[in-house]
Amino acid sequence: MTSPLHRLYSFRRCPYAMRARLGILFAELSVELREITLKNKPEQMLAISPKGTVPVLQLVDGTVIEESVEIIVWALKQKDPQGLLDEKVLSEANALIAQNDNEFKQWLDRYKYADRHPEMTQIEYRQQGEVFLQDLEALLTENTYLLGNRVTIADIGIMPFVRQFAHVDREVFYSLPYPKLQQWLQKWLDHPLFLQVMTKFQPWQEGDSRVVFPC
Ligand SMILES: N[C@@H](CCC(=O)N[C@@H](CS)C(=O)NCC(=O)O)C(=O)O
Repeated sequence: MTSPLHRLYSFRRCPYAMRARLGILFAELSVELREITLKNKPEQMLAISPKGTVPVLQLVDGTVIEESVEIIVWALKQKDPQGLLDEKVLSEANALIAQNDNEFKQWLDRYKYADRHPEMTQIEYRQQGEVFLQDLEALLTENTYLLGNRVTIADIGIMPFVRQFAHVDREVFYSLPYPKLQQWLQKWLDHPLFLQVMTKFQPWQEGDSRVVFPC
């Protein structure tokens, strides 16, 4: 008999879901993964989390965690062999993630979909986003990772968003004066756990056999 697993509703390309999956991998956990499509969310997911965003983690005891940062923290509280939840930098990490989520993400969306936001040009949106990138570059000039010489939740919480920014126009991103950030991103893109995070799964359907992540 298969033992029950915590269940993660996820969407491969969503940066919030990416960071939750990274948290699960850094915590060396296994979950049942249900890949969704945003246009056709499973009713089982909406029943436990009506706000309809991914990621959503449903624990075996029925508890539902529906914010990506909370999923990361929950996972790393189970097991944190690499010390990502380092107490010394936790409040700084949370502040940086909040800056990412509350400020940078908005400029990123406008930069990515500039045609939907004609109030400013795409270049102006990019420059607004670069204010955060400059902060990250300054941090990475001091250390290998954002908050020191070890990975913390700030790195895994922010990396998927910087990746998305870079992918709007890779040529432009790599021509910007942020060499440390570019190296940091490249290191993440090549990281074995990130490669695992980007494994492709077919969207889940009722009756499918269980998909375990990581496989
Ligand atoms: N604050 C949430 C945000 C999650 C979020 O916005 N996810 C997007 C996908 S990247 C989503 O599910 N959007 C719902 C939709 O587009 O219908 C978290 O951190 O988990």
